[in-house]
This record gives sequence, structure tokens and C-alpha cells, in this order.
Amino acid sequence: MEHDLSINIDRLLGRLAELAEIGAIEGTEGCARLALTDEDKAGRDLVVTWMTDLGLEVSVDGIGNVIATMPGEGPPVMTGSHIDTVRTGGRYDGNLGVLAGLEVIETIQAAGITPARRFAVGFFTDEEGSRFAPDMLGSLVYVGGMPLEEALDISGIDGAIVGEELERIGYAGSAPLPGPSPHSFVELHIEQGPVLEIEDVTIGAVDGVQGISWTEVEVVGQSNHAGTTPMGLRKDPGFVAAACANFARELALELGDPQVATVGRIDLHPNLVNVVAATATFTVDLRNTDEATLQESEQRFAEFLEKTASAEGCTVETRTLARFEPVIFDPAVVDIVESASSNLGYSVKRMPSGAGHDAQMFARVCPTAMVFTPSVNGISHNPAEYTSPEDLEAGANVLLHTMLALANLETT
Ligand code: HGY
Ligand code: MN
Ligand code: MN
Repeated sequence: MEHDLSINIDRLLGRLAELAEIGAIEGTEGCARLALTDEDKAGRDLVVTWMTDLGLEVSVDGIGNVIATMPGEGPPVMTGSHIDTVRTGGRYDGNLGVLAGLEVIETIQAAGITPARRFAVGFFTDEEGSRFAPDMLGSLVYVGGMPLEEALDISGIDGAIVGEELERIGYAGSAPLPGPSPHSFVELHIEQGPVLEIEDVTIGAVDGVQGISWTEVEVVGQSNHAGTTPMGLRKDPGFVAAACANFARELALELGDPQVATVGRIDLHPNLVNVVAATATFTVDLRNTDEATLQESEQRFAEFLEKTASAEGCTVETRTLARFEPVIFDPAVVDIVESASSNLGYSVKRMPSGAGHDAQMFARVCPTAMVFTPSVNGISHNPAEYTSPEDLEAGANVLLHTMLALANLETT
């Protein structure tokens, strides 16, 4: 009975499309719902309506995480992800994991199945971290990785404060933090990279997440006239930022895959064509599956920054925005994802995640793993992000059967 269950792909596609209308980026399939903005609130309200329509118990905690649980007792088998997006977001990043979780619950309800352990689906606040750093903020607080008070005080790239924004959008909840640990956690997510497509594999059984290091750098120089200031007399922070961006790329190429390095944000002040900048504020995102190599990349970047800034007569201040070590998921749960995929006739491969995910936080408190579906051309954090309905259906079916298997696991 349970083994021939499958999700309703049209219902899932319909919800993905409806949610993507909120913050829709004109002329694209993508959407922009930065964390705790009005668009995020509207998306939250819509998903909460779907949760209550399914008769689920909906809880909101102090950092705005929303978790919907089937009635009953005992720690649930939990799934979920995020519905906040980057500014150039696609409709699948995070949203797929939340809406597929809803779809899984609606599927077993329609089949009259009550799993031995109840299911829960959640969306976690500010997974992207691009407005308020660090990323995975909500799930980090949920598992006790950051005190709530510290999280509520975080100010964003626009000067807004997390706690004030949560109050403003009506999602400063009262459910306890840290939150209760689920029995297990499994997250469905698009791969956001090229591997599954290149190898023509339908499912990724994700066995871990690479380490993440985000740093904000402020370089202070001397604003000056672009025409009259001889090159030898400049203190140009714009040059230091550009040299660092170039060095980051060369460093990643030298260290080789899976090392990546990105200078994604550069703000010059006063940012004018004929003015040598006074300040340059930029971010560097370094990642690697190996902690020692990640630390080496941080060390070498810091040395280059220091050397280049002082040679240019500039001063530097750095601020850590996020720092998470590599995470290994529970092999037993990865095995279940792998066998669920094979039993359903899908090709599957074990692989690490290049992107951060809420699941990496739940791995701290319960047996956890992830399910990946392919991203066409490996594109994500881009409105052109796309995954075919067949692959979405495959991923959601693997999620369904993985959760059923976890629900029926003998109590250890
Ligand atoms: O940055 C990340 O890896 C994730 O998208 N927050
Ligand atoms: Mn995501
Ligand atoms: Mn993302």
C-alpha cells in the first residue's frame, strides 16, 4: 500500500506557481522575497494558510520559524526548507522543499495513512542570509546554535533590525527556542549546481554540506580627485577591493575543486566616476568540503588583504558574517534516501552540497540528510533557475518514501 504511493505533481506545481507570484520578477519565472520583507510576509501568510487548511498544528517561534505538525504525540519526522529568496531568486530554491513537504502530508492524508511517527513540515527564517547574515539564521537559532537575543539584534545590509522586522510582519512568535528536536530531518532541495545534469542522474543522496566562511571587509582610503591625484599619491580602497576579488579567484583556482571563492558585494563610497573612493566595503564567500583547506584559504586571503591595503596606505576592518564547518549527514538516513530512490526506479548518486541548507543545522540535533533534484544548466540564485516537472515529481516521491521509512524505523 505505502510502497505504491506517489505525490500529485500538478498540485505541487500549482502551489509552486502560486507562491512564485509573490515577489514575481517581471518577465521571468523567478521571484524576490528577501527575508522579513513585505514579500516574505505575504509568502509566509500563503503557506500558513495551506498548512492550516491541511489541519496541521502550526507553531511560530521567536525567530519566526513556522512549523506545521500532524496532530498526535512524539517527536515528528520533519521536513522543510525556506521560502525567503535572494534578490534574483528562482521559484524552486527552498520553496520546493517546503511545498513538497506539504504535498507529502496531503498525499498520505488522502490515502488515509497515519505513519507510525507523525510528519512535520517547516519553513525557517532567513535561510539565504543575504539581507541579514548569517545564512540559515532561523534554523541555527532553532537548534540552539545562536541565542535568540543575539539573532534579534542583527542589522541587515539596509540597516533594518531582525527583531523589529519580525514584529513588523507579525512573525515574532512564542514557541520555545531552542525548538524541540525532531525524530529525524530530511530536506528536499534543488542541487543548484551542474553535477546531476552532467552525469544524467535524477536524485542526489546528499551526504554532507561544505564549510562556509563569509567575511565583510571595510577598506578605508582617501577620497580624492580622479584627475589631479598622481597614482603614487593615492590611497584607493577601490583598487584594494578589486585586487582582493582577483586574488580570491586565483586562490580558489590554485587550491582546486571543491574550493570556491566569491566577492559578491562591493560598495564604494561615494561611488562616483571622478572620485577616488573614500571607502570600499565588500564581502568574500569562501567554501570547501575540507575544514583545513578552508582555513588555509581564509588565512591566505587575510594575508593578501593586509599586504595590499597597507601598500596602498589604507586601513582595514573585517567582520565575520557567517562561519560554519563542513557537515556530514547521518549515513543511515543517506542510505534510506538512496534505497528509496532505487526502489522507485530513479538513478541516484551520493554527493556533498555546495550550498548551505537548513538541514545542516538539524544535523546537530537529529539524524539528517537531504534529497537533491537536478538544476537545468546548474543555474540558481538566478530567475532562470529551472527543474523539470518529472524531476520535481521524482524528488518529492523520494521525500515521501524516505519520510515513511523514517517513520517506520524501529525505535532505537
Ligand atoms: O549561501 C548559501 O549557500 C545558501 O543559499 N544560503
Ligand atoms: Mn536554498
Ligand atoms: Mn539559496
